[in-house]
Amino acid sequence: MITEKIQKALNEQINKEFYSAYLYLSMAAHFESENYQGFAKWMRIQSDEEYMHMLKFYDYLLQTGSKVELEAIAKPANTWNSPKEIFEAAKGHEIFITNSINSIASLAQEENDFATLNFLNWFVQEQIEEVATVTTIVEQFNLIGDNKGALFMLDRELGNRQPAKI
Ligand code: OFO
Repeated sequence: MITEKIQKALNEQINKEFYSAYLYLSMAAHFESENYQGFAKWMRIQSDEEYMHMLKFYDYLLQTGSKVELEAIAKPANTWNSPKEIFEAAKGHEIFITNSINSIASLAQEENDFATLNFLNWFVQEQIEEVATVTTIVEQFNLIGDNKGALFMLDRELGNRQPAKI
């Protein structure tokens, strides 16, 4: 039902979402080791959400009678210099993922694959939210500057994150 080109792009997106889960889990582990438990919890929930995103692509490929081809997942970074640097890296990664989703959507448009276009709509919306959320957090780090008390409060605030219903 879907073309080889789309199938390939969706399989590549499975790998990118898996990598996202892996990257955020690596960030969570780093935060844990530095005793930023709120940031660690936020990243762990983010990692779980990425795993769910990956499964959405997996399910869609199977539903359309396409082949799921899992590839090796690249090793994520595991060393950063500051909490702010980690959230900046997360923002950069979400922009990368947004561009990836958009390029699959434009491929689906070229191929008149309206089912895939419709499927991708959820991700187009989700990416607006993902980029906006991390952008806000990076801006909060900018406001905080070197204020350790404010950093402690932000760690606590992000630790209030609850898993999303996907
Ligand atoms: Fe799957 O949205 Fe982030 O990467």
